[in-house]
Amino acid sequence: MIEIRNPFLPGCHPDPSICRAGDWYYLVCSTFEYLPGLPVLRSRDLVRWETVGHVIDRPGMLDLDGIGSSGGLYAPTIRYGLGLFWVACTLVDREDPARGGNFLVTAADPAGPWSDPVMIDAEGIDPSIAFDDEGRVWLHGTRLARAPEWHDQTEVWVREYSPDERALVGEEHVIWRGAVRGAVWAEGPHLYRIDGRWFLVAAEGGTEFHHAVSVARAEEITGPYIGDRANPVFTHRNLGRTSDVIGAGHADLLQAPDGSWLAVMLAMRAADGRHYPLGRETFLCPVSWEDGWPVFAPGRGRLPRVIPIPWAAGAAPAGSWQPDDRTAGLVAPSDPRWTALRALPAEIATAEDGTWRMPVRATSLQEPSAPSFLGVRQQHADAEARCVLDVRGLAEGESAGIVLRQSERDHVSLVVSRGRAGLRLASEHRRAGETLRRDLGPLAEADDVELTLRGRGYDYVFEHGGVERATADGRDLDASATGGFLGLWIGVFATSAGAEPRGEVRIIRFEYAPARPAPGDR
Ligand code: 6LW
Repeated sequence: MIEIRNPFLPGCHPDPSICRAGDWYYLVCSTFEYLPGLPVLRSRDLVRWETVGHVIDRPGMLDLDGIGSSGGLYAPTIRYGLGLFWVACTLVDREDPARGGNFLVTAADPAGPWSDPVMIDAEGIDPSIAFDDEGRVWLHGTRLARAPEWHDQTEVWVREYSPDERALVGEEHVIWRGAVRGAVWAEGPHLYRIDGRWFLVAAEGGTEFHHAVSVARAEEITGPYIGDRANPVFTHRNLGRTSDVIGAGHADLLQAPDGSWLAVMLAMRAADGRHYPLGRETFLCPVSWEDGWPVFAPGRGRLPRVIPIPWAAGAAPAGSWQPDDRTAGLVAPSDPRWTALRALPAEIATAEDGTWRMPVRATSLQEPSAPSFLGVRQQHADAEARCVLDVRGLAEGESAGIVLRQSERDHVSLVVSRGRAGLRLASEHRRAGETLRRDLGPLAEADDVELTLRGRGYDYVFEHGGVERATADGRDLDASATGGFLGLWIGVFATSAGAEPRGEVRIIRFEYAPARPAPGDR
């Protein structure tokens, strides 16, 4: 029996959305300031996935330059309808409504190309899409409530979208403000037409420890919606801080080929019940129906570690893999896991003979712009990354290294710099915008330098030459400590720190692997 182990999409893959088209499921998630944005993964059995492309994968589709960490691309929704794939999403912290806010893109093939974004005249975040039986398209999302008596609450709106006019049309309807008065943030709304009724599934409680799922239903898409008396119908908050999985919420329903129901949702693996360096990851949750209402994780009340997928037997799709299959070993430049910051990898570096040639840029990891940086998500609590850098091309005053990144204000790196007297090694701990740099002495002149980062739970060790050179604590770098929405990235960077850049660094080799796939860790 094929089974899935949660999280089935480990590492920073928050706000998952899934849809089915034919024999395939397609999934997208938030990517914030990283590009390419909104990875599109597909699977036939929910167990083995492959990345088929990214929604935001062309220069100029969206402008992320200057957008601070944990801004950018929030909470996409993917749907299939009217013969097309649709993704709705929000570019946050780009105030110009012509270039930021909620947008729609479509594609005939989810591998792309996706259309240029159509900006949607709607405030707020977490846009979603529904198609009614008459083939009409309905957009919905969440925003700060407008009515004064609902001050600082949020409200879910729904309005028809005209594909011909590429705009919202008709009356807007506010359909939900949360299951419980004072419930923080009704977010991530998704509307479904199920058995002749409309169902709303929404996140509540904020995307942290108190995260929860609420449900409501109506006869018409525009309401009125009646909440499930059991709301919030699913949460891990009642498990308390002894649970090593917290923050479950932001669900999207799906139906399996055998008619059974499931949901994808985010949650965080927190060994101490609080800190989650890997970020918000994508989990699968069984769903049943009772008295016309969905029941999440029936009989358990918490996300299971393993879920049997009986209908998948024999559906071994050609060419797909478990995420793990690809996280052990070399990450070649062609690997779709590579991301850059606010620019596409191909705008930052050139793939050449299996290596990356990365010109030095004046900007550093400390500014909200597009530094010379390429990285991948940390996907395992126990992980090892190793890079071999050709530093011969570094000019005087330039540096390159390996970094464990939460944001431009919070990251730790092991750095090789070229000074007048040659190469020197240093560590840099950046915490809440303050940097502590430690000089670790001269390095013998060499063509290549090997830098290693080993993570074991919350403990990280940076090594050079097999010697520990610096350490970091994941409890200082995770979003619960720093704020924001991201899990940790491991990457390579190069900078002239503001001086006119002249050199380059070549990433001869970058490896990432789970240190040891502990039971339940992926
Ligand atoms: C996402 C929203 C949220 O858009 O976090 O806290 C945002 N809730 O649903 C980013 O993940």
